[in-house]
Amino acid sequence: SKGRIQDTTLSNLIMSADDAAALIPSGATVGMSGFTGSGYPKSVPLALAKRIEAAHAAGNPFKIKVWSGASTGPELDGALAKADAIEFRLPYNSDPVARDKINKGQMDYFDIHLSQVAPLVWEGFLGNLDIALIEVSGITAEGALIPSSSIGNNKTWLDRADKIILEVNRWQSEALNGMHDIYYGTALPPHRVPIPLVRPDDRIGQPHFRVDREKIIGIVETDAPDRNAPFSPPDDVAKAIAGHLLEFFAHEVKMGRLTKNLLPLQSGVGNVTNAVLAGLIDAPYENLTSFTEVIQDGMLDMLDAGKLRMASATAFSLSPEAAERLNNEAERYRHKLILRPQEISNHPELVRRLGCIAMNGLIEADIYGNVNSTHVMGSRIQNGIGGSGDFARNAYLSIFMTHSTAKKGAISAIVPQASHVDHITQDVHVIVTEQGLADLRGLSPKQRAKVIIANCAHPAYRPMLEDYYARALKTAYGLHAPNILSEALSWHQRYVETGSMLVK
Ligand code: 0RQ
Repeated sequence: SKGRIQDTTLSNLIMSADDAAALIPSGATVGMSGFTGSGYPKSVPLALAKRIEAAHAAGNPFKIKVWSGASTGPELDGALAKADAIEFRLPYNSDPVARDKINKGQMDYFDIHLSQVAPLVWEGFLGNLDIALIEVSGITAEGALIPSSSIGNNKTWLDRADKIILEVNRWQSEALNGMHDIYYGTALPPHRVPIPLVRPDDRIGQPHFRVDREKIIGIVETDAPDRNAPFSPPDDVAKAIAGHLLEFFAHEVKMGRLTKNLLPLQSGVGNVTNAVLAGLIDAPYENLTSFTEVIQDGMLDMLDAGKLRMASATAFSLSPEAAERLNNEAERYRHKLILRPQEISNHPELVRRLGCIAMNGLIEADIYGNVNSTHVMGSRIQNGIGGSGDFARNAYLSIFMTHSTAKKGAISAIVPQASHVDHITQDVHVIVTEQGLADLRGLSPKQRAKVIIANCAHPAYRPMLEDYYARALKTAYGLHAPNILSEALSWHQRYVETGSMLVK
């Protein structure tokens, strides 16, 4: 273990997770590392949850505020939420226990574009950061921090926090060293300058975090894997969506709007994305690049197949099998992968400059192309906006993909009016379901409604949408984007009341 902490002057700070957790007081704001199940601290949050449960059992109030990069793991969000330890959480959560607490009104949650978290902290809107709790993969002889499998907001937490607790995780590959690019050139207005990145593989920063060693109050050694969702092979629906999308790319190349290299790809995680990436392996494209938020299994496969030249992201989001592969063969991958702070991986300036192709999931879209990525039935949070807004608004091509129904057909993903809007119709260029693809570029609202209903809606709901739209055209207050106000959200109301959007 001494191998991971090369700076021997820090040895006296090594302690147990329980001792480190004891340094975090009730009421503290803690900036945690972690981004989509990678690079989060794995032992101090668990010890802290135990401590807080004991405090609660003794009748003493104890809560903290948790800031992170994005979602973390069950040992962090799950354990702390279960212990009723979190009074406020930002910026993205996918943990089921925390989600339940938020939806029961027991936990405040601030969901914000991932690229905007660090600037907001520097601007001072979020208050003081008491403690940074950061997983690293090592500490150099000079005392610089070698990042772990995600960068997220760690740079900002380390710079802003009053005190720092580090987890040094031996499980993380030593070959991660050199893969990261930490850019320290961000400043607040009026001192902001252009970010000097013009290609997805540009390196503009340094490989390690700087750190004020006077602020370090504890170092905990761990040896625990990142806990990501296991891989599920693409189902038929995912394959159908991928098929439509690949056909669309081929058309765009034919029309001269894309080349054989496409443009830097951004893609979410999950079944559908993996199917798209798998499809790209067999498609006639070459030297592809990725400028994205997370590197998932499909990207490693594309690197192996020689299709993908390089990938830039802020984190890995790999199945346990792929994480093992990366760890065992990191030396082979390290020159093709770059991890950056999330304010850079998701920066609107860079997404616009590079012309990314953004591919994200959605919860529902309405017939005019407004997209809801976050709220079920207008009120219940699913995960959060994550990086979808950072990319969708600024992408060269903003694509949203979904099954045409949810909950075994009881819910239509295409509705008369979205019950919540994250991405306005102007930020949505293409919607794809297993039924087909709607290219909305250059279309008026009424033209959009026609192609979305015809190409994307499930046959069980298509006639209902056609009927709604036809009646809206006759009775709406205006004929630009016709709606029937008293009926626009009635499908959602019916689902809440009867368990289905279908009329029984
Ligand atoms: O819930 O498992 O309880 O049944 O939402 O849905 O179909 O598995 O699809 O995993 O791609 O998630 C928008 C949530 C889609 C995701 C969303 C329910 C459904 C299921 C998951 P259950 P699926 P996905 C990318 C940028 C915002 C963040 C983002 C997301 C669960 O893509 O969080 O894009 N996006 N970041 O049943 C009720 C509907 C529903 C519905 C789905 N219409 N009504 N429930 N669900 N549609 C960067 C990264 O990804 C890192």
